[in-house]
Amino acid sequence: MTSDTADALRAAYYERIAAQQMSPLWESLHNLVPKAPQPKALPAIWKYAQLRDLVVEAGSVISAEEAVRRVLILENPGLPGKSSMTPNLYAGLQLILPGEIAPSHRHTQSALRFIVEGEGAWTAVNGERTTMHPGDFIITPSWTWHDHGNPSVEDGGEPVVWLDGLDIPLVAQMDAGFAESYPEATQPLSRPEGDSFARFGQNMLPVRHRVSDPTSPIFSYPYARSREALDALYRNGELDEWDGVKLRYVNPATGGWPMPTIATFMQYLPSGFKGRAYRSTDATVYCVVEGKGTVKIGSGEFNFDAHDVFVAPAWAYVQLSASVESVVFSYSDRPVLAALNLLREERV
Ligand code: GTQ
Repeated sequence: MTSDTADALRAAYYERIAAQQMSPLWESLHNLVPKAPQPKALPAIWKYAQLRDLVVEAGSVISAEEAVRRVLILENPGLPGKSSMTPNLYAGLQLILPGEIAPSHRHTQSALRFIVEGEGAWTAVNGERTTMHPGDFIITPSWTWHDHGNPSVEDGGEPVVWLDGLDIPLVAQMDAGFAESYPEATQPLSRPEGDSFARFGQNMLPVRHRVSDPTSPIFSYPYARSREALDALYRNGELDEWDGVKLRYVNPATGGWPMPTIATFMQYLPSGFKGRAYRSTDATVYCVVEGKGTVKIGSGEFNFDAHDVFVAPAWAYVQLSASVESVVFSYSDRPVLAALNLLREERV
């Protein structure tokens, strides 16, 4: 039998099994079970200076009320049409103008807000409002009512932009998405601002507190506190050759991550820092708070400035350098990888 005949026989056979919704594993084994991760997501950067005006222009295209969430989705160029930044995570820039309200709803997707610019807007979660400041990290956990608002110009409101990070693609993959709207634009407030921070944000817990869910009981992690901690550690001589000074955000009641599907971090890179290469199986989205530098991600290299967003796919080497002192926030799907025993890291 010539190899042409054998190929023809195989092709005919593949057609016959395809008619029964079957296919030959031996043709796809290497793709299905790769030797190492083969992410479709690409390294990429969104330069805030280039997109800021477009984000603000969304304010004249549609109101927050009509849009429900007025957000420009940041889509990874390697995942076209998927509204995804990584296979598990979503990113978007949300704009809220003075006097506007983004109406209350809840969904099984977990969300984080990382405030990029503007002061004074608020998010309400679980009956409590928190005021947003640039660099604050705020959570709206799975199935909690949340609405966002911004005071009128007379009351000091200004346009506010934040980065939304959600586990939308992960939840879609699981077919576990549910959502509903609250009957009013805003949820009723049952606790004054600062209540949960007083209970849970001071290295103390209410004496009879019982952990009943995996989500953090504080939902705002103010930048002032995170920045102060990083600063103090750097002054005390802490500097990791890969990370600079890097802290992770915690659920103060468990020591675990603030939300079960998304890990969050904040790191300080001193002026002149040249980090060593690191990679891991969690895919990470970064948002620059302050500073300027360069980042190598896989075969890509990008200059970053304050407010830029960039993404490192799974298993791509990441190397951060800072030309002036810099602070970088990041989030990843690390808790999911860790829970499934799929987390691997390499520090070169
Ligand atoms: O604020 O609830 O960017 O539900 C995407 C989906 C934000 C939100 C997004 C959402 C939200």
